[in-house]
Amino acid sequence: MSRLSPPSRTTAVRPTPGGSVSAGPRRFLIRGQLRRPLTLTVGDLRERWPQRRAEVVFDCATNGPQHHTFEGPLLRDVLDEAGPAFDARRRKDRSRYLLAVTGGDGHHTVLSWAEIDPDFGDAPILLATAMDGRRLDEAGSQLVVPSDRCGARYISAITGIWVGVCDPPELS
Ligand SMILES: Nc1nc2c(c(=O)[nH]1)N[C@H]1C(S)=C(S)[C@@H](COP(=O)(O)O)O[C@H]1N2
Ligand SMILES: [Mo]
Repeated sequence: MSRLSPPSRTTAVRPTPGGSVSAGPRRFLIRGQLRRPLTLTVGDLRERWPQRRAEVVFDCATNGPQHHTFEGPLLRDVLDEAGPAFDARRRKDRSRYLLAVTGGDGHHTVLSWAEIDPDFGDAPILLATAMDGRRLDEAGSQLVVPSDRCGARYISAITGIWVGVCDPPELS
């Protein structure tokens, strides 16, 4: 910048090749059959919910066993704030809900609500804010499924989580 330039009044926003401006921290969406849909950054995940730590090992079909330490809130705590549109007192209602988690490259996977519900699987699944001590603010959050033997559901660079019920399939 030339020394004759006036001092900037706002935080610099770098233009991107597409002509739009840099969007700042990566955001991901929590959408679906919810009372309070959320749009969150990794910073929000770190500041708004208690952080857990998980030391995990998962197997990858192409790279073999992977060891990582993740930190982040419980997926269940974050989704509680989004308020799934079920009757929370009814276990059967809760047992019909699904979660679809999508990564930045389009890889996506499903979980059932029952996996994270304390009355069913009670799995301590996290939305990671850090991996091996490195913050994920730029890369995006990663799903951490400590009870999975294989790594395929450790979705990275999460862009969205959909929560809802699928109609019963037509079988005839
Ligand atoms: N977004 C995204 N997340 C992903 C994948 C992927 O292809 N895309 N692969 C999964 C698989 S198969 C594994 S084993 C783990 C770890 O993969 P990595 O060692 O390549 O990070 O990430 C998982 N998360
Ligand atoms: Mo994998």
